[in-house]
Amino acid sequence: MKRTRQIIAWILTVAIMSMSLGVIPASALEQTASDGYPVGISAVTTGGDPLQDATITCSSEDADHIANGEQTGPAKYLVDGDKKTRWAATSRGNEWIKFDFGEPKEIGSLIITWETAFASDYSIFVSNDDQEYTSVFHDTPSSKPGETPIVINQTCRYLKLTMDSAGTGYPYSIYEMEVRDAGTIITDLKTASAETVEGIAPELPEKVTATYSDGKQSDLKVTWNAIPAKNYSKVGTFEVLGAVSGTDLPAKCVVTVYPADESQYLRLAKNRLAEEFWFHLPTMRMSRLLQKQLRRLPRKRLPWEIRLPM
Ligand SMILES: [Ca+2]
Repeated sequence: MKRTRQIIAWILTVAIMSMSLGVIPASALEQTASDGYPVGISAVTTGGDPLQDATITCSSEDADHIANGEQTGPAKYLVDGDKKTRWAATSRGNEWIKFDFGEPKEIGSLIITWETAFASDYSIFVSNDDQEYTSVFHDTPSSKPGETPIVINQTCRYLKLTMDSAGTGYPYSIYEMEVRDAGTIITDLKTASAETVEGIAPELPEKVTATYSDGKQSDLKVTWNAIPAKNYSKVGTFEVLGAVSGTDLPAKCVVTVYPADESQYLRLAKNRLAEEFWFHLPTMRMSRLLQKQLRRLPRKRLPWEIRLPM
């Protein structure tokens, strides 16, 4: 009996040592495909992205093969810097990928490049002891998520992606996972605004306010798309999109077009069609006739902070 315990202890020790070295025999890889237990892979050490220096374990991985001309299967393809190679799970059920950085690392944002076989329910967890995990992200996308950075901003030794529901009829597959430093990712561009009158091309702001993943903000130069003349040929609002260097997020500017014909201001005022109108009143050049007509409107309809020019 005692000898049996010693043998079991010896087997466990060898198993734990193998796992800590990230060395798993090929036979273990084959077993994990059906039972869902982890396989271990030592990622290639390249420096830079902590994911590339991490030891990766995952609940399953398909055999190394070529599918649609792409090298597919093992988890090492998650971090090889090549968006034509991909990891593929063996099921559409509960699957996970875990990164062990060896020591706590600062993780700013995570970018996941999904293959068509995305997860329609997935989460990201972090941990420092591989026991207690904290959820930092959860999403249930109805279509394949874009490569928008997921803000993590945590110092952690372990990072885990769990997939709980498949978005397609195929097992999950991911081309690449990357980490970006906190503060280098633009997470939001504030919508700008501009005004013009009918028939006059609006002057759009040269910069928009960007928010970074660490919460800091900065005004960045924007290149706006050309505006078709028909957009500002009549009263109303329209949106112009633009590009800001360093992000795929579109910049937006909402343009309000006011009537060139002054008499229409009165119509707008009476009908309260444009709330924005009131805030522009003091700066507008108005004829005396229009001023007179506006004064005749019932007092309660004029926001009382508005003072008509004398
Ligand atoms: Ca890859």
